[in-house]
Parts: sequence; structure tokens; C-alpha cells
Amino acid sequence: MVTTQMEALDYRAVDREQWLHIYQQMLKIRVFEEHVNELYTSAKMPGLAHLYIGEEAVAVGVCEALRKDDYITSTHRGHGHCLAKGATMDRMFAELLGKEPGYCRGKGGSMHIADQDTGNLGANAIVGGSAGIATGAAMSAKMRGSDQVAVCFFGEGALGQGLLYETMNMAQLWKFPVIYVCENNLYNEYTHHSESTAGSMRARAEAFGLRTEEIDGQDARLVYLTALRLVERARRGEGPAFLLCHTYRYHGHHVGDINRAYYRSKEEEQFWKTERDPLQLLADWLTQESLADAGIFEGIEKEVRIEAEAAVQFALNAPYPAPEEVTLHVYV
Ligand SMILES: Cc1ncc(C[n+]2csc(CCOP(=O)(O)OP(=O)(O)O)c2C)c(N)n1
Repeated sequence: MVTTQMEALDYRAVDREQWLHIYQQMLKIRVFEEHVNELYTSAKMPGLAHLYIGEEAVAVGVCEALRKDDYITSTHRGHGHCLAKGATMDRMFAELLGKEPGYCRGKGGSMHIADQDTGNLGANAIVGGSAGIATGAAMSAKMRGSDQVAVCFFGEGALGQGLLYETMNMAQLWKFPVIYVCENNLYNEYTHHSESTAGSMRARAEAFGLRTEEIDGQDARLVYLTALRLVERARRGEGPAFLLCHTYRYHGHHVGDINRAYYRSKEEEQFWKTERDPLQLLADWLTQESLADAGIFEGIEKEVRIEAEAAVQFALNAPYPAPEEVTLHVYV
């Protein structure tokens, strides 16, 4: 894995509370999604969901570098991005269960969560579809003279979508404050990226002159500090960037993808879970640096689990939207 500029990053310049907050945010995503899996397998959740477990350091590292009024756009695998940008678990669960207090009044579901209050312009089930939305938001920020930044999250499968290159070209020409964050979790559905994506991933963005960083997406410290630099640079008007993060999804492409042996091995999954887990890596480092101990992690976990269980109950007990609302907020 290529790690650019790592030597120049000073982890110790960030205070302990911020690292613990990053750990807590990652754990929140993991616990949220464990509940999503449980809700799906116990037939309480309609539709399906694409779990983000294993990739938490990317969403949290990047979103922690953003302000509340900055924008993000997300993907079909978007729960982590929404939570990291400030969505609350109760309204997220409600949305997934199709309930009225959900972020889109239960009409969006897992793949279409948007939340204007936290700058989340929406998850998007169309692979690569949100590149235009994020780039447009960055263009708007520039035209309004605000110093907001937009982040476009997408999987490496979106590198096959032409829209991404049209928008990168425009963003670089007009110096839009947008950061394209590619989460390379190795697979596009059930196909390894090497079978669908020719050449170099980073060279695609470099060809347009975008500032490009390629990093270990399992190291939350590295993601956070690299994202901070790119965000500050974009805020100063120095233009867009491409952040390529190498990561891994622990679960299947979606919750129903149980038997994965035909496209990846159990050994590979085990390796990432035991050797490259983003929560464990951060916890180990904090412990080694004497910044935290087992008691602190236990306390955080207890808090997160209590919050998640209350949020699930809230969503299960929440009402469905009234049938007469079916065309409300629907545009043609
Ligand atoms: C335009 C488009 N083509 C195909 C699909 C079907 N599809 C859904 S997810 C997916 C794979 C996406 O892979 P990647 O972008 O790497 O994201 P990941 O699922 O790995 O997070 C595909 C092909 C789609 N949703 N949109």
C-alpha cells in the first residue's frame, strides 16, 4: 500500500480527546450496522442494506476533518458516511424501517438517506451518481463566496463511470473545493477490481492535475490528518483533490450475500479482520502511547451500545407515514 506524506504527519499534534472521539464514531457505525444486520435477518427491516463494517476509518477520518456546514454525498453503502457527518442513530434506524421520523420520512430507506442539517446531500444508489451533486455543491459554494467544502464518497467501482471524469475535469479547471474520496474495498459487487479496472487508479485523477493522495484507509489517524490537509487546501481556494483509501468490507456486498467463497477466501476476510481492523489499530496505538486503557474502551462501548439499543427501540415503535403522504416530497 502506498502511503504518501505519512512521514510528515504528526499524530501527537492531535489531542487525545479527538482520537477517542474518532474511535467512538467508528464504533457507533459498527454497532449501528450490527443492529442493521440483525434487523434484516430477523425480517424486521424491508429491502436490504450494504454494510460498511470494516471501512469505518474512511468515513470518520474524512468527516472529522469537515465542518457541519460542509457537504458530503454518499453511496449505496452510506450508513457510515451519514453517521460520521452527524446523523443520529434513531432517525437512521427509522429511515431503514420505513418509519415516519426517518430522515426522508421513511421513503428513502438504506440507500437514500439525506440530511440537510448536517450537510448530507444524499446517499445515491447509482454508482458514481453523486459526483455531479458534490461537484455542483462545490461550484455553488465557490459562486456564493462561502468557504464550504464538498466531499464525494464513492467505491472503486465508480472509477468506471464517465461522470466522475467530467466532473474532475471541470473541478480542476475552475478550482472547485471538492474532494473525491475513493474507497477501494477491492470488490465491485462480486468482482475483484483487477478484473474491471485497468491501469492505475490514482493516475486517473493525476491526469487532470488533481492533488492526489493514496493511503491506508484502515489507519484512522492517517485518514484524518490527510483529509484535514486536503480540506484546508480546498477551503483556501487551491482546488480539488483525490483521496484514494485502501480498505475492506467485512460483510458481503449486501446483507443477503452470505456465501462469498466463489469470489474471495475466508483467509482473506480473516486477515483483514484480525490484522487490519481500523478500531483495533487505533485502540492499539492509543494504548501504546498511554493515551487510553481497556477501561476507557469498555466505557465507550457501553455508552454506544446503550444508545444504539434505545435507537432501535425508538424506530421499531415509531409510526409508519400516513398513506396519504405517498406523493408528498416526490418530484417528477
Ligand atoms: C450505474 C450503476 N451501475 C450498476 C449498479 C449495480 N451496482 C450496485 S453496487 C455495484 C458495485 C459497486 O462497487 P463499488 O463502487 O466499488 O462500491 P462498493 O459496493 O464496493 O462499496 C454495482 C455494480 C448501480 N447501482 N449503478
